[in-house]
Amino acid sequence: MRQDGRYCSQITVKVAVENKDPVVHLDRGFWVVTAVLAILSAAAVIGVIFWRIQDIPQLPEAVIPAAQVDALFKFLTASAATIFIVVVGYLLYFAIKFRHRATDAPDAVGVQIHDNRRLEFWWTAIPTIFIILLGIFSIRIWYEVQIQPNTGLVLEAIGHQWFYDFRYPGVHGVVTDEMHLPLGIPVTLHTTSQDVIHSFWMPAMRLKADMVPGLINTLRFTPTRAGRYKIICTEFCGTLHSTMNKQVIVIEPQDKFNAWLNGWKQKNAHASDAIPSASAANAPVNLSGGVASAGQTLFSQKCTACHALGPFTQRVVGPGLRGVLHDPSHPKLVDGDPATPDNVAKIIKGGFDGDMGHMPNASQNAISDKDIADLVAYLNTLK
Ligand code: HEC
Ligand SMILES: [Cu+2]
Repeated sequence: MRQDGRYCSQITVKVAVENKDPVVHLDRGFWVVTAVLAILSAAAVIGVIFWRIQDIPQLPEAVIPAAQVDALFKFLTASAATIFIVVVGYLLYFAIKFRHRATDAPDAVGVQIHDNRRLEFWWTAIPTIFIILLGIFSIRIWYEVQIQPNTGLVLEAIGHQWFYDFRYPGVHGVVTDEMHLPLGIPVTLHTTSQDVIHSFWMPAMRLKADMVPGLINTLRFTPTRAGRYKIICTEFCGTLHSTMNKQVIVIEPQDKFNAWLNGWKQKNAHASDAIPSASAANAPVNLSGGVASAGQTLFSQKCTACHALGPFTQRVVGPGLRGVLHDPSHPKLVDGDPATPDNVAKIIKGGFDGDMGHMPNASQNAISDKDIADLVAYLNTLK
């Protein structure tokens, strides 16, 4: 501040004025701007109300409560648009209106306003009412999705690096990759993870649940529209996160769904016997009778996410496996054991955590001893 006597005396005058209630002159400009902002806000609100989110590709409202979620989303968007327009509009207007002018003293200070009871009451009351409305609106949907008792079809989705398994009532073991649901039957979907945090998002269902190891998050909904919709993992979960892009298929009629489910019941009839239980987990695998062609199919389903068929150094997540049994420059496996079929089977069965990362064990990969024999027979053909 300048030490010049003239300016000091001016400031003294201003301080004296501050102690009284400042007289606010809202001139015509203010009311014109207010009218323009009101019209813009109304246009934004009407635009949002008539916006058909369900017409966007991949975003039909495929379940109850997708329409309710869209309504909540529109309520939020319309409110946010109004607040944005009003705040930014006045900000710009006042910044221009009360800008520093050439005729103002260099250290001129604007009118200092504080303590306006009326204003403070309203800017507390309006947001409070808004938040309460938002809360009521959200909790109603949240109750439907989270709290209601389980009804209809109860199933489980389990996240893995980098795929999903689904468990259906009456089906041994797991159903892989695609989730099938009957049309019109309420679904209770319990989700969790086997390894890291994934997030299970079904955009057409407007539902999402974090898949957290050791925690079960539940979604409840009723499919109302047959078709194929996306399942997307929305939590970065490692190198192949982007491949966790699968499908949920809503089937009509009920018979067709039952036929699909029976197919898996038969296919997996012996799966629970075949997948090693904890007690048998360390027993060596009998490798006789392994079928290389079966192993090749399994390899492309269960292993290529992490292993290339190139040399050891061609790494995806784990090492390349082309020379795992026949490469003179690769005499030892990652666990230090010599590269023999039995030792390879041991790694596939028990898994291994080493410098490169985590090789899942047989139960995590959902493969049986017979599968391991087939896989080793296949790896043995690679030279
Ligand atoms: C989630 C990723 C992942 C999957 C799926 C996976 N592996 Fe692995 N695998 C690894 C990693 C990582 C290693 C190396 C571990 C280390 O040493 O750090 C490995 C190591 C191995 C090794 C030892 C290689 C050597 O040269 O010593 C074999 C054999 C193997 N895996 C076979 C398989 C087979 C067969 C499958 C399919 C059933 C499979 N893996 C599925 C990640 C995976
Ligand atoms: Cu994931």
